[in-house]
Amino acid sequence: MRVAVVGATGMVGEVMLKVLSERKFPITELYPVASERSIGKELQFAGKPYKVIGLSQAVSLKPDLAIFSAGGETSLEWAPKFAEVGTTVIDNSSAWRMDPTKKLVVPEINAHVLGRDDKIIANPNCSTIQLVMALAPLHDRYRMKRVVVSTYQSVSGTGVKAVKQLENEIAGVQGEMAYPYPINRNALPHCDVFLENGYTKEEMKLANEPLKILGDNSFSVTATAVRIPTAGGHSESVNVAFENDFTLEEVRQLLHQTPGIVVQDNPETNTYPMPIYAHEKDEVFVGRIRRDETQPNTLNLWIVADNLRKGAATNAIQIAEYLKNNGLV
Ligand code: A2P
Ligand code: 11C
Repeated sequence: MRVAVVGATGMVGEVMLKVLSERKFPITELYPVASERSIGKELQFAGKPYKVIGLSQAVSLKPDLAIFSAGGETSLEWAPKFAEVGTTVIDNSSAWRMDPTKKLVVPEINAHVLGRDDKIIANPNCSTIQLVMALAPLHDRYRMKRVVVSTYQSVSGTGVKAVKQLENEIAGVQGEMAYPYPINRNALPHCDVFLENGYTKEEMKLANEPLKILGDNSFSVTATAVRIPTAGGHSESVNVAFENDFTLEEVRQLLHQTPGIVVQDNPETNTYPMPIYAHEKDEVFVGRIRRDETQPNTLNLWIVADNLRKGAATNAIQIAEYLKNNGLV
């Protein structure tokens, strides 16, 4: 397959290249794409050097696949241009996710919705992916009514500038700020921009995307998204009310049997998911599985995943693999 990676010099783009190589995605030609300022820059892929090209050149090469992680504006403008020349786009930005004509896919959950005509496919938000990965098998069994999620999100979700801000603050060096406040020794209840309803855009992604992925409007999600000074890996505290009752043993068993989920849950040995252990892993880690003793049929969970891998690059590449393996591209 001839594959373009748009945003190849970015935080997620770099991981995409790594994951494509690790999973031995069948690439005959790779086109790393970035902004004008990076054209000509050399990148390594699978031990070989490649030169970064611009978007116009990449469209003219008509790749089979273009995997985008270069921000919403670039996707809005350029994904349709690739689609027009027959390229299938997998887009990691928020640009197309809630567009009713586009599919929003977590392969373990709803890859079956994909067809030959899907030329622009949306990859969900990182904090959504880990949430729905854990909730989907529980929803199937017990039917969710309401989810309350609070996130503890790593600076890597914001991009290179935010990682640098944290590093500078730790080193005591003045530098450019990605956030309106210091992030080291702090917690900012502010991920992405504020909207008119007082929620942030990140919180609304968490409220809306799970319903589309699970293809079900019969439950609701409300969210508070918080940025914390972790270098990689998002964590989530989740309270979920079901229509039907469960046993904790059955919940653990269901999660344990779900591909892509690892249960880490043993208070006796201080075993629970943490971002430092989720780093560079593709699985979603679930622990602190408890009954909410104040409400009927209600569960508390703690969910952690590497936001750059399953939360972004790995999920996008799993979509590419599904398309390839099912003759859809
Ligand atoms: P560049 O490195 O040339 O700026 P991050 O999210 O880590 O900041 O990375 C964003 C990625 O998107 C980078 O690869 C960046 O390229 C790329 N990018 C940003 N703006 C554009 C644009 N207008 N056209 C193409 N690529 C872009
Ligand atoms: C964060 N979830 O950690 C974001 C990063 O909509 O794809 C990815 C933004 C998006 O801030």
